[in-house]
Amino acid sequence: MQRNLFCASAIACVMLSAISCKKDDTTTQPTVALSATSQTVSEAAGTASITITLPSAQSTDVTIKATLGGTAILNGDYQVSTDTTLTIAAGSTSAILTFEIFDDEVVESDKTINVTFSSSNATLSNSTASVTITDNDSDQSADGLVSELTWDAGSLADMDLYLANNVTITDNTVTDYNLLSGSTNTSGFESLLLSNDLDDADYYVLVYFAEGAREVTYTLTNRASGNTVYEDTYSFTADEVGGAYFYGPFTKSGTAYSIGKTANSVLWDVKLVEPHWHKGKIAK
Ligand SMILES: [Ca+2]
Ligand SMILES: [Ca+2]
Ligand SMILES: [Ca+2]
Repeated sequence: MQRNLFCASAIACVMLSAISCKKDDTTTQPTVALSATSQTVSEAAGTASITITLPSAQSTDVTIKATLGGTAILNGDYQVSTDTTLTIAAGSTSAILTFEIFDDEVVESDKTINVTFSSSNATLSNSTASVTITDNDSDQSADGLVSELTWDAGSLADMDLYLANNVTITDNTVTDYNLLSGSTNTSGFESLLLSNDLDDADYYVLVYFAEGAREVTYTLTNRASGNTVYEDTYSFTADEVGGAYFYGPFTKSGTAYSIGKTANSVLWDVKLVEPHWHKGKIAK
């Protein structure tokens, strides 16, 4: 019946025949395969990579573009060690996309790098791959006030955390302070502990913009005994490299911590002047 319907006329039969017998004369693109479409690595793994391969070498370069997304923060949780535009050179059969995974000390949920591949001169057997980064850090907030600093995706920025005491503020100007400790990794997020063993006193946490060439929006979270004591999200502008914001005072009484300024009030926003760590002026 179907044949009769389609071939209701001689002309239709000729057309159908021509279509079905038409030879595929488009140039056949090589098919690229991915080594791992779904992998899970520890934050301590150091690197993760995805290899793209051709079944046989080609006479011309094959180019594959990798677009990054997902919950993992570029240049916060990881950075890309290779170019995101990959080339399988003529005569070769593979290229590798490699990530450097940052092993920070911040307690966080597992995060995922989602990669979408595209190519104008190859067919992809799979166009997406994911790398799940599992956290390897444990909550230290039973040991004191934990300050954790994370920031937004973008070009590499180096942020550091410092703990200070003996902060003297006169006429809205920080006139003196004493640095106690610092968390100064060159990559990845920062974590600092104000230990329960320290003397009961007033302390300040400093968020320092050590290096970068962009606006950086960061989140500072402070936890003690499993509870959030204070959290703030704020931004450094690109030209504030070398500056720090003071948060506090955090008043320590045994294992209890309270912040002297209530949430949403103006904190001691200090733009430090050269040389670093001497005196600053309240910015607002
Ligand atoms: Ca870690
Ligand atoms: Ca971590
Ligand atoms: Ca740092």
